[in-house]
Amino acid sequence: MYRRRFLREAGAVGSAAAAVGLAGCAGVDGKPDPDVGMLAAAYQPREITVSVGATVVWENTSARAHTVTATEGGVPDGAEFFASGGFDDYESALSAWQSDFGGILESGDRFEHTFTVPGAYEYVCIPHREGGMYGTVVVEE
Ligand SMILES: [Cu+2]
Repeated sequence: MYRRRFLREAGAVGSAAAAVGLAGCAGVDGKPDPDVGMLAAAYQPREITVSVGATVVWENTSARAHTVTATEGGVPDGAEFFASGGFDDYESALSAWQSDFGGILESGDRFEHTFTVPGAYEYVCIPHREGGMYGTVVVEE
């Protein structure tokens, strides 16, 4: 009971605090800070390191629309592909974006993924890929 109330109040601190974020603080009851925020055309931070089993939470902390989409070959062998919108591979995510903005994260939207295989994961924002909006999640044993 107490924890639930605390998380709700902590989540009400505001967007300035939400843009900072600390890995491993994600909970299910409230709205803690995201691990990765988004600027107009960049993830913030661009690279994050977590332990196996960690859930990374992204939040679109900007006013522009973005995606979080693992690249072709961007996940380690045996690891699960991840993408906002839940697509199975990059081509599916790309065609869904092109046809109907599939996978879109609008301002304030969140996406999360749990990483169970160690290694480096590369991901991009589909609409801003050409502009260099990419990020890396390093998952350590
Ligand atoms: Cu973007």
